[in-house]
Amino acid sequence: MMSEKFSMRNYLRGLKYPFCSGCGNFTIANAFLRAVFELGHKDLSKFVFCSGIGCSSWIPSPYFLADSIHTPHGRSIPVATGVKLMRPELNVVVFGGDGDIAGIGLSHLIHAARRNVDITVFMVNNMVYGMTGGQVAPTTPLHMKTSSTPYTSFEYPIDVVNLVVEAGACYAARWTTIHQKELREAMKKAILTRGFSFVEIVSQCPTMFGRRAGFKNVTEMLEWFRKNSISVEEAERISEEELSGKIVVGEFIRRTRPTLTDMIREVMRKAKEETSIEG
Ligand SMILES: Cc1ncc(C[n+]2csc(CCOP(=O)(O)OP(=O)(O)O)c2C)c(N)n1
Ligand code: SF4
Ligand SMILES: [Mg+2]
Repeated sequence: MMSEKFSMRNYLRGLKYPFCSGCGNFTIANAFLRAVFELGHKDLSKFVFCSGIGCSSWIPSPYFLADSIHTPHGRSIPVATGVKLMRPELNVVVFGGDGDIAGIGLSHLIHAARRNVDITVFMVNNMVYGMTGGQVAPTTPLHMKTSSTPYTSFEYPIDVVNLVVEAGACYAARWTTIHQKELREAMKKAILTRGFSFVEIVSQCPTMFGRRAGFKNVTEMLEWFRKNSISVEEAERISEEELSGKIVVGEFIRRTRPTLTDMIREVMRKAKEETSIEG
């Protein structure tokens, strides 16, 4: 469809990303910008980005050549909700870490899905609080060594994709950084979804997680993702026991329902009708 070739430079300010070598955030930024390009956007003028605090929250700003807002830790979704209500014509996209979105900001995620706010949330699940030194997160798999669980973690991790499905999301998917094509396609679908959309990206943090968890290098981490990923369809056929430690990837939901903006407009229309009859 498009004759021009994709170049990340067209979408970036030209600043140097602060990520460690081998960090999954590079792959994710690339996948997103490619997705945007393949959707036909020559620039990011139809987008606004909101992010909180954490390594992954640096994916959009100030690096993307776009309007963006950094919020306090965990508060990107309420800010994105405000932006969407005021500028419904824009694609409002949140990038955040598992700590930011599923830890401190979890209640905002659930309520945005419940309200069906027409925003897209990309959650980078590197299984720890990367930026602050690799502490255990709500997404850390059981029995993993992290900086705050040196004798291995003892809490069950949260399945964020299933949570947003239950809460009412219109689109939800999970992929890892090795599934580059699938991830890009999911990102496109999420952006195009009318309603709340969510993609979890299981990603590698070699510096703060990989080393401590016992991986020698990035390749070993990616191999771990590859070996343990199973499709949603396959997951339905196996027992809960067999599912333990697996990364279930694919599309979990795709549905249509009125968005928060639709609902507000409808209530306002009815209220106007009623008040004009009375008046
Ligand atoms: C209110 C508040 N609490 C705690 C912190 C410290 N803090 C900064 S980033 C972060 C967690 C980052 O983890 P995550 O969101 O998973 O992002 P990552 O760095 O792993 O990409 C924490 C706890 C903070 N900045 N503000
Ligand atoms: S600490 Fe981890 S998540 Fe943060 S930039 Fe380095 S590799 Fe990436
Ligand atoms: Mg994290």
